[in-house]
Amino acid sequence: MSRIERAEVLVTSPGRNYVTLRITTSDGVTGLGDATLNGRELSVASYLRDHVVPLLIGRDPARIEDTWQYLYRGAYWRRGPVTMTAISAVDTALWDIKGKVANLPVYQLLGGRARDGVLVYSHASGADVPSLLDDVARFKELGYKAIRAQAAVPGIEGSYGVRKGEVYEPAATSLPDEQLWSTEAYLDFAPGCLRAVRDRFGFDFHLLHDVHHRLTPIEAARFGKSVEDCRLFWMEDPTPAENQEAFRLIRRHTTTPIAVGEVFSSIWDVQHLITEQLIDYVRATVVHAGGITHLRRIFDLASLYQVRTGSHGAADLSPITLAAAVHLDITVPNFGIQEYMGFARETAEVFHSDVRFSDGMLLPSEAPGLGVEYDEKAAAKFEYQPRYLPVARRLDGSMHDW
Ligand code: EZ4
Ligand code: CO
Repeated sequence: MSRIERAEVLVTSPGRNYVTLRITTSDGVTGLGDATLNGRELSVASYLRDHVVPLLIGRDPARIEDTWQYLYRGAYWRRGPVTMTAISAVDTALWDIKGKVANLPVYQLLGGRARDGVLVYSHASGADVPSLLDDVARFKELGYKAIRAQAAVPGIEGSYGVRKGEVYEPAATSLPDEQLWSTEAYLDFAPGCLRAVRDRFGFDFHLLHDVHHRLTPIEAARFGKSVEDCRLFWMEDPTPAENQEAFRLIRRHTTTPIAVGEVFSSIWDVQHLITEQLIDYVRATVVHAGGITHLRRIFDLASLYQVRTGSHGAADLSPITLAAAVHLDITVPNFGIQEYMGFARETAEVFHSDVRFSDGMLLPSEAPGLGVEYDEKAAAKFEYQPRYLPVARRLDGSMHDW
């Protein structure tokens, strides 16, 4: 019987930091899992190296569910982003191995295509409304059928989601960037900004917007109500979600659809949001919510309540996560949309993936497993760089949610 012989934690920084787990079996089959947790990368690397890798050696790589349960229940300390990202990496790597052993792409193991391709949205942004409109035009020309729109709020230095270089990257400094926040300025500006996008481009594409946890429930209710005529595909993370019940208040006031969950690590973070039908899209991802095994469980629960999927897909989730997400997305009945930001050129030097963009959709690799290869020689060129995500302060200096 095949055994897990080796598990290596690989850290590289091609454009940004990525942590990867590579599992090798006694038959010489390798599997890759993403273990990147933006701004806290080395904690997951240590969790894997110091605590998980010794448990993997000698295990049967085919027993994916058993290994998931072993790592989840066996830690005693359940959930949390570090633990769940580590479990995700193992789970994803084992699905990669299972596909290679079966000689099938992972989506075939998950039941095969439930649709032709995976609808994606990308990020248009601008330092002001005219440059946002130019950026939306660019994404429309590239063939995107869904576009997220963010613009800098006048007077608010470093508003969330405004791209400076080629790829949006918030974790750009060696100490957390201190950004300003004013709810009043945002609520005065954002609805008009989204309306300007609809006025210019009409309604024949999906328009999304990320509030990035900045509003209270009643403020989010007001925002959602004020943009109803823009017919957003969703407003994302309108308020922090530690208190799932908070979303009931937003729901009571607006028909603007709600998406939440990019920071969630398990089904328990989203249980009431789903079963009480307080949201429309769940944004949990392969890398942070327990791998393909656990994310499928979340998606299945969601499907019982007509909640659709809309997985996080920022560039701090590696091409391994994107490949795994596309394999899962194409199979689930309640798929909604997949975020797709693209990657820095250097990232593609390290992670060779043949996930393909065509006509506003992503198509999975047809190669056995996930279809991603890790180029160790290229990876060695890019040394790990300590990076932090920014923090946000209100105008009076107090801390706000970033
Ligand atoms: O801020 O992935 O919808 N996308 C997002 C992202 C997150 C980053 C954090 O690491 O909100 O841009
Ligand atoms: Co977001």
